[in-house]
Amino acid sequence: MANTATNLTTNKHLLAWVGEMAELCQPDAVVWCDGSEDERKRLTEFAVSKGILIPLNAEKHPGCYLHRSNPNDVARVEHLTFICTKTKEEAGPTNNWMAPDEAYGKLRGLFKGSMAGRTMYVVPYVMGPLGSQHSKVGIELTDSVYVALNMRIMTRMGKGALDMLGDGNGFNRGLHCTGDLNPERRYICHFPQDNAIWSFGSGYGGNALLGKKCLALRIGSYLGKKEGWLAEHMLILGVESPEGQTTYVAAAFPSACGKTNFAMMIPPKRFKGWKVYTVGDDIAWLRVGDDGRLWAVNPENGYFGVAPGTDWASNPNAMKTIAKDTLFTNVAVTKDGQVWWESMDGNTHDELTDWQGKPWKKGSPDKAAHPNSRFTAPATNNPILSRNVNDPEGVPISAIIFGGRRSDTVPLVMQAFNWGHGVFMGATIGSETTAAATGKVGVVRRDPMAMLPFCGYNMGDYFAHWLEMQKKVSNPPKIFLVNWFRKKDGKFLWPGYGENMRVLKWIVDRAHVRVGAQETPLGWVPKEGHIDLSGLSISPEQVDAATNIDVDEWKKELESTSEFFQQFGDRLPKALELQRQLLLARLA
Ligand code: OXD
Ligand code: MN
Repeated sequence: MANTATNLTTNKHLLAWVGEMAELCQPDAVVWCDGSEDERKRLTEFAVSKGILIPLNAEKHPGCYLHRSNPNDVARVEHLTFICTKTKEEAGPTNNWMAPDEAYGKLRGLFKGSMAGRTMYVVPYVMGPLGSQHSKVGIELTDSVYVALNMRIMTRMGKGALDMLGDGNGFNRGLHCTGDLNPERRYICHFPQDNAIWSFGSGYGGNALLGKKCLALRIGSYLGKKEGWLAEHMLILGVESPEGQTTYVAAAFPSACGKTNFAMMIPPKRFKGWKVYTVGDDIAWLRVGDDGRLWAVNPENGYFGVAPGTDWASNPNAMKTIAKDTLFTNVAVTKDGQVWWESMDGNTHDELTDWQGKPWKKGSPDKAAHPNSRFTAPATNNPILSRNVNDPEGVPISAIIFGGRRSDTVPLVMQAFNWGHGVFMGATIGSETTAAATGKVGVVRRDPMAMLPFCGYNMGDYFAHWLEMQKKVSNPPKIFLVNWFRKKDGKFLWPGYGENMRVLKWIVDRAHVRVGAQETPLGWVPKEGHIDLSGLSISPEQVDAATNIDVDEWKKELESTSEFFQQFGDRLPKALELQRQLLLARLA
């Protein structure tokens, strides 16, 4: 068996577990990652020598590399993702469930000898600021150098994590092997009751970087329920007014609905003196502070963003963030080794190398970059990174925003009447599916709190937990629903991107109770003139259409909500069905 010795830790629980897993997987070597710069260079050189990473144009993209994944392994696989609680009921109707014994048995068979001829990397990492009592330590064992290098960007990885763990046993045990990438042998299994994750057969970020969706959301949400906090699929940003007051906002949108763009927004010229700072672009851990407010920490340390749709027009701050020390996955490259994707620069290239490494010619019906191609970039590259990202207590949240990608029904912005109504709004959001997960793109599915694929336990209990939190949060954030994606005649009604600042300002003003609103059966909406539209080249009719509430559309929406609720049976909190009926009564 491979030697698992290290001088990085004497933690006997950890050493025993690594030994046991090495015995199972039979790697040729076990390498403990310390997170140092030397190690990064060494692993990168190794990955380049094996063709796992391809150096990019060193002048245009210093420190950047390209990875091409197996074409069958380009997104999260929700149908192969399992919550392995003791009972099916605990996982609930929206998760795939497998009994823990069955899952361990099946995966043990796959992991057995799976790392022969390969190296097992021991990747210690922290989700959340180093030293914070709210952070969690995880150890990922992986045979993928690409995963180890990505984890180094996405988390606080290395010796700091082992120091934080000390002699403790409370770490997340993550085991990952790329295997032969056969989709028939691909399983992403979570064992919330053991604080463990076993992932086999995929190298894709959401399936293989175990700190992100697996620990920070699925296991995190389970721990949150147990320990009285919330792990959410939310960006966190700070909005600074010209007077210097910063208001923090958390926002949940489903995958690939522009969370990174929103979190890195540049306010339009009209908003002179207003600034936006990024705390996080994907995940928020929310706890109640001693002051009764909700405080948010971003457990991540980098951005795993969707490349297409990120460009100088939509998100200049992201373009600056990915200018160096970034790993790109499945993007296209130009002749001189620069990255490229659709939306980037009006398609000025006659020839490219596509995401699969094949020659690509202008006019080809195939996309040059994969629609879910990604960048992995360090948060410290972000020019508008909040100075509070490493604050162990996080930042106080004044507003929570829920949103989805909806071409109809949902107006530009609404505010919930109270916490319970806000939880109803969040629990019933729907969104058109995107390329971030395998499956059909563009169909509306209910995606409560944008957590449908990420909730590690019964979603009925999750709704109850959200409602319960009200008792603890004496000074709760205000809750809002937004939709940037409404369409008429196939065209978006609202310009989106930086112009979303106009809506965000109303939200911030409402959070501080310094602007009025109009009551509708569905919630509070801005009164005419309250959203600053000056300098915006859209017609008043377009604004009307974007903000319109159509009673018939909403009656249909509430019917579909009812169908969605029914699957939870007794586990659906009565308060939520009551909210639905109240809404129906108000619409009548
Ligand atoms: C992501 C996702 O990668 O939500 O953040 O799929
Ligand atoms: Mn996400």
